Formats: sequence, structure tokens, C-alpha cells
Amino acid sequence: MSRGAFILLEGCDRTGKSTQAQMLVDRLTQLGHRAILWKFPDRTTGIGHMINGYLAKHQDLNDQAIHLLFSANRWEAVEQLANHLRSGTHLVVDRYAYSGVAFSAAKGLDLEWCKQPDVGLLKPDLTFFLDMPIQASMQRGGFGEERYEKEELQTRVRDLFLKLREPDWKVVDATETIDQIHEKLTKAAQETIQTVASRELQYGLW
Ligand code: Z5A
Ligand code: MG
Repeated sequence: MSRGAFILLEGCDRTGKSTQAQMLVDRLTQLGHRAILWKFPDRTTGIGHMINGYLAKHQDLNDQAIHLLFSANRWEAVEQLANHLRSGTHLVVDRYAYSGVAFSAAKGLDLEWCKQPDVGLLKPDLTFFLDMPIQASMQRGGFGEERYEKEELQTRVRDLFLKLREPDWKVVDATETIDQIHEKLTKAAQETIQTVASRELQYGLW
């Protein structure tokens, strides 16, 4: 049986990740694939509730503790993610460990320290980095409500994403229209689905 593809969307705030992730799942489903959306942080678990409390500013935690919780939130999902992929379901994942490292390092934690808890996680088969100037993304709906939604921090986050960027990432101009971006993502996702069908799952992030 063919395995599913692990397709990741990363990027700074309001670059359209969640919009595109949902559209891609819907499109792949229409095309006859099994595909599901997985969002990190997954706020539905016990760990996710703690993360949500922190992001919504109901609870304070030190930078190291929240970093480890974000990572634990990925590790608690890893068997489920692997099972989906093995059973042939494609995963469209909205944020992952790159967000984890970029946000924590932007707050001042050491970059190498930040990478360690996620070492060995499942590796994405395809990563889209949705990129646009911070000034432009700030003008989109909803910016400013949660803890990290400040221009200066977002600028550092973007620089860190660019530092973490892997050679095979697909950098997407997030200022294009929703439909233009969707077409690009769909095309690349279909290619990856074919390429990875007979490949082993990839562990060993970083
Ligand atoms: N975080 C962390 O610190 N450590 C970690 O390990 C992880 C995350 C995994 C919550 O994330 C926070 O957690 C986040 C990183 C940190 N920090 N912040 N701030 P989240 O993923 O839950 O955040 P969110 O609330 O979903 O927002 P977002 O991801 O930043 O937004 P988005 O998904 O990229 O954008 P969107 O919701 O699809 O679109 C935003 C708006 O723009 C919306 O009104 C759209 O209709 C509009 N839009 C979208 N695309 C376009 C285009 N192409 N043109 C015009 N308008 C558009
Ligand atoms: Mg989102």
C-alpha cells in the first residue's frame, strides 16, 4: 500500500497557513485522496490546554517551560501521525517544530538548545514557507490578539525561519491571491504524493 505524504505549512503570523491548509485538504479529498488537517499547537489535549492558556495570556510560564510544552505537544501526536501516514492518509500540517524553534529563539533562547527536544521527530516530505513582509501581514484580520503578535518579535521570527530554512523548502509569496497560492500548493503536493508513495517514513528531524 502507498503511504501518505507529510505536507507542512510554516510561516509567520497571518501569512495564510490555516486558510491554505484547509483548502489543500479539501482539494486533495476532492481529487480522491484521504487527507487530514493537523494543527500545531493541538490545543485539544491536556498539554494543548496549557499552551492555549499561555498564548491567550491567562497563564505565565517561563520561556523554557513553554518551549518544552510545544515540543511535547508534537511528541504526544507522533504515533498517530505515523499511523495515518502508514495507512495511506496524507497529513497537511499547520505549523511544526520550525515554528517551535523560531518563536522561542526570537525570545532569546539559544537556537541549538531550542532544536534539541524535537530531534528525532517525523520529518516532513514537503515544506511550504509562506513568506511576506511583516508590515503587510499585520494588516490582515486578527493580528494583535495573542501573546506573540507584535511587529518586533515577528520580524525576529521571520529572520529565524530563514535561518532554519532547509534546501528543499518551497518558499511561497504569501502576498499573492488565495487562489494563486492554492494552485501552487496543490501542484507541488500532488508531485510529492507520487514521489513518496513507496518510501519509508522519514524520522530524524534536523
Ligand atoms: N508557536 C510556538 O511558539 N511554538 C510552536 O511550537 C508552535 C507555535 C507550533 C499560535 O499559532 C502561536 O503559537 C503562534 C506561534 C506559536 N504565535 N503567534 N503569534 P497558531 O498557528 O494557532 O496561530 P493562528 O491563530 O492560526 O494564526 P496564524 O497561524 O498566524 O495565521 P495563518 O494561519 O497564517 O493565517 P490565516 O488564519 O489563514 O489568515 C489570516 C487572515 O488573512 C485571514 O483573515 C485570511 O482570510 C486572510 N488571508 C489569508 N490568505 C490571504 C491572502 N493570500 N490574501 C489576503 N488575505 C489572506
Ligand atoms: Mg493559523
